[in-house]
Amino acid sequence: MTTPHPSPTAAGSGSSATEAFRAGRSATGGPAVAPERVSAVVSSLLSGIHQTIRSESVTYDEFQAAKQFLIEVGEGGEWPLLLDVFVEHVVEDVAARAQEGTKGSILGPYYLPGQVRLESPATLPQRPDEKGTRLVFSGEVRATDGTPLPGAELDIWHADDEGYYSGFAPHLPEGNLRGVVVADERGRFEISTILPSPYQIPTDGPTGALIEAAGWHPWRPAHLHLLVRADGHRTITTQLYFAGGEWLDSDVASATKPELILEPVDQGDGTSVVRYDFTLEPA
Ligand code: MBD
Ligand code: FE
Repeated sequence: MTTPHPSPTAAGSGSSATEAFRAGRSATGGPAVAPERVSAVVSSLLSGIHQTIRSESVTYDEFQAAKQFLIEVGEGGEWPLLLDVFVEHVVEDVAARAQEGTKGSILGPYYLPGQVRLESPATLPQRPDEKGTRLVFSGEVRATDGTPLPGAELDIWHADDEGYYSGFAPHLPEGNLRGVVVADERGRFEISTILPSPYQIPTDGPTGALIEAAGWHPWRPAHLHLLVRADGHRTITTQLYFAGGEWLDSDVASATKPELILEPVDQGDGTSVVRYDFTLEPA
């Protein structure tokens, strides 16, 4: 008998991301920001809003609907989801101006630190009957000068074959399809897992309601999330996508880059194999 499971909802996913975000913040909330900087950024932000109201002739009804929406985003705990989907890619773009090495992409709302550490070659934690095409993902981690980086860490997490993330969907075991894989003495790694499915923004929360109201689609193409770290090097936050996958050209989170698309090769036995190397710049 298959066990029926509650389907993940906005309450279980988008809103749990608020708790995860808070848990990852220091109690002090980070360094103080100079008043001049606060004034410059907030003035610019407000003038963008003011200009939109004028150019779109925004009405009182629309203004009050916007307030209602913002209240619901907070009450539903969806600020991390909404901001990571619609805003983070530009923050990443600005950060990337000063970065070398493997292209980055956004972190998104579903990273959980402190996952199991596994020596390469490693198999990510998964259910005995984990559905999906087997994927063997291997490569090397090197510095920008070509030196291999032994012991580099690949902190990897991704959705399952139904597009759900452990920790954000009540039916999934904790730590499923998440792990910190340690590269060998030559900086090489091999990770066995499954191919993730595309991810859908929960349609029953305020972010989903906005997407629906605007007539957009709520999908991200299938992707692997990675933080790649090595001593003395800048940590890379990135995502890898799959050639030919649905939504690659219309990611709701605008986070794809041509350099980040994998081309796995089907081995004919239900397993796909792919290589990808990471390059880290000195810190
Ligand atoms: C995701 O899985 C994701 O990667 C991002 C960036 C936003 C929402 C869900
Ligand atoms: Fe994701």
